[in-house]
Formats: sequence, structure tokens, C-alpha cells
Amino acid sequence: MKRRKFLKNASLTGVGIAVGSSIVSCDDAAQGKPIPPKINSESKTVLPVVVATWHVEEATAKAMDVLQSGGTALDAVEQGCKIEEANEKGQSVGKGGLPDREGNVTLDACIMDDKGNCGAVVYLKDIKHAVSVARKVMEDTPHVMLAGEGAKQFALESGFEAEDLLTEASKKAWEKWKIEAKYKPIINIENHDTIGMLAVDKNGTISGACTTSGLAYKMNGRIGDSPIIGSGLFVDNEVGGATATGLGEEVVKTVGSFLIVELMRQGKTPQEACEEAIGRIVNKPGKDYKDFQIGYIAVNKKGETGCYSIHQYFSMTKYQDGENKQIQSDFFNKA
Ligand code: SD4
Repeated sequence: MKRRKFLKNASLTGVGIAVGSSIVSCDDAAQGKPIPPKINSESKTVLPVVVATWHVEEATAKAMDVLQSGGTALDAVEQGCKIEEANEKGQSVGKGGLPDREGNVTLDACIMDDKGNCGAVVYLKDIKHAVSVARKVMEDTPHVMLAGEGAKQFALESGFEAEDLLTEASKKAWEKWKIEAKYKPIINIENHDTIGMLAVDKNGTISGACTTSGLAYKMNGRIGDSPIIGSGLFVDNEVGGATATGLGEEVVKTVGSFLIVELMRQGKTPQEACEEAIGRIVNKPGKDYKDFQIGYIAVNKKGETGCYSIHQYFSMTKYQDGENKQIQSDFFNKA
């Protein structure tokens, strides 16, 4: 099938790509637990602060711990993301991530520091800490992005260990999917998802990272927004940072994270900027957003935060002012 047709089918009818399990999650909502309060009522200017997509309190705790022990914001986001990459239960990040249609687990990640340096890996196989490889690309090479075999070779040469990332649980899920090789998207079901994390240290220094195994059962070779600087992540130390989760193709088309940072530069709050970035997607003429989810989170230099999504049950975890908690995001589609 030609690419255009495939993507059209994937996003409009939901047939042919498994967007459901890796797009949106809210374990608490799915389990019928009470939903935490919306973000809008509680944006503080307290530093340091760490925010991350979804319900990842262990990851934000790790990042805050790094900041409080004198580590940099860059160390904080890397260490925080590594917690989820190592968590085999998370089926959309690192080890245990759901594979593509052919059974390959391929990871995408990027990282960006306060000086505007960045590094990324795409289609990385067999190395679970994709975020750390991305950092190595940033720090030890003249490049921004390495892909596939080259990324793996670089990781091995840098001392990373190769291991099989396909767990029994993910293999079983893939085998089940193969029976029909199609399904309609199921929005808002899963434990947690792609992790995008932003940290601002006590001096207002900002860094961010984003790591994922991408959409479940994607076409072999498909890359999403998560490793694309400006789409899945963007940081500008004068302004703030933003990161994304959800159907990467739609984030890439609107360069979502860069857009949010630029909107904050123009004076919008992180919340307003996230809302406008979602608006750019859903307000496109003829855009059928019913079957896909996008969630954005953002932070500015003062420590104010925001998050917004197309559909309900996106959440952000925020560690600020001694409190580490999941916050339910406000959302566009109230129909
Ligand atoms: C992607 N944005 O590869 C990622 C997937 C994701 O929640 O965020 N899933 O398109």
C-alpha cells in the first residue's frame, strides 16, 4: 500500500495500524478510580520542577532526586526517563515496548539541554536506554541524530549492552494482533505511555527528554515525533520547554513542541500554549480527530506548567514544591 493511503487509512479509519494501545493511557480512569483535579487551577512559580507525560511518579521522583543532589536538569531528565525505559511493564517505552508489524522493537528518543544542544536516536534496536544513547550522540559526536544499525553500533562502541527488548508479554500481544492485523483505535486504555520529561532546576536551567517504542505494530521503519527535535520535544532556556505524546504524525505536521515554546515566548502561559497547539491540530479543515489522541505538556522558566490533550484521560505527573503527583489534563473534545 502506498504511504499516503496507508496513513490515511491509519488515521481516519483506524484500520491497519495499532494506534490504540500506544496512543493514550490513563490507568486510573480505566480502572474506574477517581480522576485527579485539572491542571488549570494549580500553576505555581516554584523551582525546581519536573513534569512528565502520563502517570510516572517513580520517574519524576528520580529526576527530582537528581536535582536535589546537585545534578543538572539534563542528568535529571535522562535518569528519570531511564526508570520507564527499564520498566518492562510499560509497553511503549524501552524494554517491553510493543513491536512493529514484523516483530521488531525499535526505539526512538531525544534529549535537549539548556544550551540548545540536542541528540537523538531513531529505529534503535536491542538497547533499552535509548535516551542515554541520544545523550551520547549529543555529547560525543558532531551529529544530532543516528538511525538504525549505525545508532546501535555507536551504542555498542560506547559501552551499552545489547539485549532482546521483546518481552514474552509483548510477543504474545503481537501474536494476537497478527491474527487480524487490524483493529479500531481504543482511546485511553493502557498503563502508561511514551515518556516526555521536562526539568527546571533551582536556577531556572531547563532540559528535556523524550523516549518511546513508538506506535504499536507500526510499519517497519516508521519513525514518530518523539525523537524529532521541535516535534516531540523542544527546549529554549530563555523561555521553557514542551513535549508530546500521542499520534506522532499529527505532532510532526504541526511541529508541536517548537510551536508551544514559541507561543510561550510571545507571552502565553504554558497552559494557553498547549491549548493553542492542540487547536492547530483539531481546527484543521476536515480533520477527523475522533480516533486519535495527542497530549502536550509544557513548563516555563518560572516553573509554571501546563498540559492539554484532544481527548479525556491524558495526564501529567508533576513534582514541585514537595509534591509529586499525577494531574488530569483538561481536554478539547468535550462532546
Ligand atoms: C509516536 N508519539 O511514535 C509516539 C507514540 C506515543 O503515546 O506517544 N505514544 O508517535
